[in-house]
Amino acid sequence: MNAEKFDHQAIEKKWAERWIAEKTFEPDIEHAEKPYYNLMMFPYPSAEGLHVGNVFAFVGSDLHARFMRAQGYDVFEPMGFDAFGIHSENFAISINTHPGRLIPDNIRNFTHQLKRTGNMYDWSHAVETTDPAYYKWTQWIFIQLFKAGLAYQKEAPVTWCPSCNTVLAAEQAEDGACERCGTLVEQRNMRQWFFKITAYAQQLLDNLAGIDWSEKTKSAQRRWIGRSEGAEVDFPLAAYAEKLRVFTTRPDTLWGATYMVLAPEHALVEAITTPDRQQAVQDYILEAGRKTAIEREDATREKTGVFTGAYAINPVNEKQIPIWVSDYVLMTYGTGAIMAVPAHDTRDFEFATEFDLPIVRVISAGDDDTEMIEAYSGEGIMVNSGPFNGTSSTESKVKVIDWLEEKGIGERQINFRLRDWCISRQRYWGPPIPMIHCKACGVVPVPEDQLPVVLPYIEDFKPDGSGKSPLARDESFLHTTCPECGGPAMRETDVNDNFLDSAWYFFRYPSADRDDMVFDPDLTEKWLPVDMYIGGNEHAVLHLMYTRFITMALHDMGLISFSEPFKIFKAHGLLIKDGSKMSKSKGNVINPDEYLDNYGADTFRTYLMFLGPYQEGGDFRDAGITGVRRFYDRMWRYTRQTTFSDEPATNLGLLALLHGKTKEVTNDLAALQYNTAIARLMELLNGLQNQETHHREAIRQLLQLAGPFAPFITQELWVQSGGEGMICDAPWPIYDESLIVFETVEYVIQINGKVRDRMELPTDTAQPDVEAAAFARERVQQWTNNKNIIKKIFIPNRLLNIVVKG
Ligand code: ANZ
Ligand code: ZN
Repeated sequence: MNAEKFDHQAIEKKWAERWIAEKTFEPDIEHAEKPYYNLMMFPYPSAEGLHVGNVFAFVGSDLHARFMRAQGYDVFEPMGFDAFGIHSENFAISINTHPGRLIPDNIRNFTHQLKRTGNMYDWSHAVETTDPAYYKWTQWIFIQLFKAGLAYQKEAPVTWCPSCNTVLAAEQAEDGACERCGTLVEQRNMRQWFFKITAYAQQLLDNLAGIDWSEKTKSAQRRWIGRSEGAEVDFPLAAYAEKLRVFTTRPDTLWGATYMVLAPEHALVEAITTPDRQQAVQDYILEAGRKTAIEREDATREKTGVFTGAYAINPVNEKQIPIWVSDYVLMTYGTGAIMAVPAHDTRDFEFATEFDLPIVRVISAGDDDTEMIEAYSGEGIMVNSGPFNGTSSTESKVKVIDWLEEKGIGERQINFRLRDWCISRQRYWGPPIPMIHCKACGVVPVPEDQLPVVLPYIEDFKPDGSGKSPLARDESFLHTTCPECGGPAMRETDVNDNFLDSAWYFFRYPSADRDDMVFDPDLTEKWLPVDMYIGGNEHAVLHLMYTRFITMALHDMGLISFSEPFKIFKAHGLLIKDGSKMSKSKGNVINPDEYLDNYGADTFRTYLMFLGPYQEGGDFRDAGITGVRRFYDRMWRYTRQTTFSDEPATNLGLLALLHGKTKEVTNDLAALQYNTAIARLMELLNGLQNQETHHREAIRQLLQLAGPFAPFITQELWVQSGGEGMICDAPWPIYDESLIVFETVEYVIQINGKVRDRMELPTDTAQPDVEAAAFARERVQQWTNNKNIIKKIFIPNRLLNIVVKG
């Protein structure tokens, strides 16, 4: 090794081997005294390999881990692969290979790439969701949810992707398109497996107050959970004994309900429709069935509907009101029926205008004489509202509900937008749902000692759009015996949504080597909840909601003591390339390998973190990387070629510099403000190089502060400058606030633009004090005495130019 040159390849190889040999990054899982669980969202191992967006996210998380380790924590930083799922499967189909062959190759490649980034992963606890030893427990969790009444089958309108040939969860369609392949989704009625996440709606909402997550993520979750307070009210039918129940958030507008609307799928539609209206109603239902939930919820769409011929009675004023069917009412929310209040609800107003239905104002905004040209949805004074006339709608909302309850017409009701999680997929590449269908016994879970239900190898694994998984075509998989009666039975052939694999993986890492249990209870209590979770905000309502649900369910089963999985969640920013988010679908992905080859991991890590604030992201350009490399070359030369004094530093300027930069870097690292920390490190190196006496303790302190960013070079120079052991285990430098005030900068003093003097002053001295100090100097006085001061030009921490005349 040429000691005078920073040979990153040799140094990386040397230390990577040492760290593996010494198990440097494998905390003592059982006995660690100060456990700190640093988790990052594990990658899906795509064929293209790691892209720099992944590296950006992972390095930022690793910096936090290294920082916490330097604070004395036993940091656990595991890594794994989210390798099941439609994404992998679709890619396998596109290149005409089998996912069972593709994925292991991808994982190998990812592992190799990840090892080069210098992140301190504990590879002894890695997990792969496609490993039967892992998905055995995914299936086990399914069974526990089933036993707890949280997994059930039902026929329901579900989101269907006609390209992926499978159902999706509601969260997995964005703006009407499949989250996986971008195809417009359809609505289908199918029998599916669901997880009862709605049982936790209130807790999912309430707990948000107690966790340290970015506000953006929390509000996305709040919106998705969508809690609404209101009432359910019964409307008697004019011609039948049955009643029509509606959900409303505005019981104060009840007197203005002039018609009712049922969702096309509502169970009463057929029964109440009069014979002369049957044909029209049936035609309309067919038409509505072709629309997706997204289209139906689109408020800008023109309203359509049909009259059923039937009437209901508004229970508060006994008026007969017509019942219509329209697709703007959804079967999946509330009761699937509404009372329409056109005067105060925009959609109802449009509908009433379209079909010439009466509009009765019941909330006054003080302009009752003017004709309504749009709905008034605000609060006001109740009018035309019987006993409530003259009262404020805001206050009466609660009173109206009390009154309804007293009269037995209605009751308080809270509704959530959140839907149960549709978990079954008619695909191949996932863990089979561990259930058995028996004609005699019904649905029976696979006995736990028979897990895993191994995903059989099926050469033709492609989905066929029949609504059944490819597993249904494998006769030997399909047919089994019932664990309860021993009779012939059929296996469930759908596989689990890949989001279930990732909904619990962080429970597995500490216990990754336990074959006999899902997770070791003691290890789990020791390491979980996760101390810091970092990942993309695109998972705000998917993965992050599912993980919270699974954690709550495991808690309520008595398996764990906590009910929130992640104490802190921070979303990293995204890397932009040529103006758009770097992503495989945009084709602007950059492979990190050539950068790692040419510049080395230290430079590449630092460069990525220098691109912008970690939590906001940045624009990936190659331009700056050589500058970062020069910084490390300079660090190398300075450390190697300088004669250092072993005396403690006493120079106040040097101490101020050292302590000041230590403070700044420490605070920046704690706040994940990595880009500014790098700037401070560069200033520190400059400052040290400018000293007259070079102290060993000062350079070693710089190496430590730079250590999280550049683990290889700092480790090598640490040893070369006399350090013992691993630099990442040396306690983090402590700064003394009282020394920082002495940090100085050099001011240039110009008279009429010519440099006449220089002086040292504390950093950030205010302009009047700088001027006072300047005018106190002999040389300045020489040039300014008996002259008129015209103006003073001041550049903080750099320069004072005095313009004089005469
Ligand atoms: C009467 C009313 C009057 C309403 C008014 C609103 C304003 P959120 O806030 O989202 O919970 N609604 C109820 N069930 C529905 C369904 N299945 N499909 C479509 N709309 C439905 O919305 C609750 C309101 O949305 C309810 O309150 C109901 O209209 C409507 F001035 O009832 B409201
Ligand atoms: Zn049976």
